[in-house]
Amino acid sequence: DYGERLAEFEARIARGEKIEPGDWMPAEYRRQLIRMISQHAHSEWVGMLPEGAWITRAPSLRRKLILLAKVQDEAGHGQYLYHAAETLGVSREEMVAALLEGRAKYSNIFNYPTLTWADIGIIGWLVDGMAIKNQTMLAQCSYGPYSRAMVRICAEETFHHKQGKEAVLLYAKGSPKQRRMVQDALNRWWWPTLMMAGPHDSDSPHSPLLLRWGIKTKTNDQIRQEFLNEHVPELLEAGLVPPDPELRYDEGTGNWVHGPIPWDEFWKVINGEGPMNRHRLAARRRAHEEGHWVREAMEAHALRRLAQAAD
Ligand code: FAQ
Repeated sequence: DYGERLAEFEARIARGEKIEPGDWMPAEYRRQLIRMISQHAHSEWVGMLPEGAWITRAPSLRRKLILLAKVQDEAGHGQYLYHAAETLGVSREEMVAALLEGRAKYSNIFNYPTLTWADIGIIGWLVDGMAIKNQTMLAQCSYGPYSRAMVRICAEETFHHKQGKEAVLLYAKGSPKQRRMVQDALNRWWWPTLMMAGPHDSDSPHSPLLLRWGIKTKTNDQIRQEFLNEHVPELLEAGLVPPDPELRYDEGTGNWVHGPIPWDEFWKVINGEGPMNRHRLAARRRAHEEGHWVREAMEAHALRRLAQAAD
C-alpha cells in the first residue's frame, strides 16, 4: 500500500503537478521540506542584521530609504516562509525556538560582519545574486506553498540585486578610496558567497533525494556555475577582481572555473563557529524578548474577542 502511494506521489511529481498541504506525502518529504523552508526563513530573519546595522549610517537619504525597504522585505520573506513551513504541521514557536536555542541552521553568509558601506552594495549584488539563482530554481519545486512563496520573493530580490549592482558600479568608478573600499568588500565576501550554494555535489548528502522529489531542481554546483557565469564578466568589466588567482574562463564549456573553495571555513561557520554567529543569535534573542509584550497583547486581544463572540 505504501509502495503504491509512493509510486502515485512520484508519478504526480513527474507530471509536474504540485503537492499541496492536505495531499499524501512520504514522511521524509515532509521532514526535508520543514528542514529547508525553516532554515530558509531563519536566513531571512538573521539576514536582516548585517544590513540593518547600516540603516542609521547610510550615506544619503535615498540610500537609507532603499536599505530600509530591503530589510523590511527580508522580514516579509521570513513571514511567508514560516507560513509555508506551518502548512507542513510544524508550529512557528517550534521553529523559532530551534533558531534561538542554536539547534537550527541558517545561511553561512550572514555570519560575517559588514565593515563598510561598500559591503552593503556587495551583499545586494552578489549575495542576492546567488540567492536569486537558488530561489528561481526553488520556484519550480514540487511543493505548492514553497514554490508560490518563491515566485513573489524572487520578484522582490530582483530589486535588491539591481540596487546592489548600481551601488557597486558607482563605487567602482568613483574615487580611489571608493574603489579600494569596494574591492576590499569583494575580497571578503567572494568565498562566503560561493559557499552559499552549498557543498560540492559530491559532498551534498541531501541532494539526491531532494532532486528525486523535485524539491531541488538543480544541484549546488549548477547554481554556483550559473552565478559565476553571470557575475564574473560583469565584475571584471567594472574593474573589480575576484580574489581567486585560479579563476579562468574555459573555452570548451563556456564556463568560468573557480579555484578551491575554503570548505573548512564553511563547515565551521555553519556549525556555529563563524565570526558573527554568537552576535547574530544574541541579537535575535534580544529581539524575541523585546517582542514578548506584543505577543502577549495580541493574545489578550484575541481572547477578549473570542469572549465577546461567545456572549
Ligand atoms: N549555509 O546536503 P546539502 C537569502 C548545510 S536566502 C548553511 O547540500 P541541501 C536572502 C545543509 O543545511 C539564503 N548551511 O544541503 C537574503 C546541510 O546541513 P543539515 C538562504 C548550509 O539542503 C539575501 C549540510 O550543509 N536560502 O540569502 C548551506 O541539499 C540578502 C549539507 O548540505 C535558503 O535557505 C549554507 N549556505 O542544500 C536575505 C534556500 N549549504 O541541514 C538577506 C533554501 C548547505 O543536514 C540579505 N535551501 N548547508 O544539518 C536550499 O536551497 C538548500 O538547503 C541549500 C543546501 C542549497 C542551501
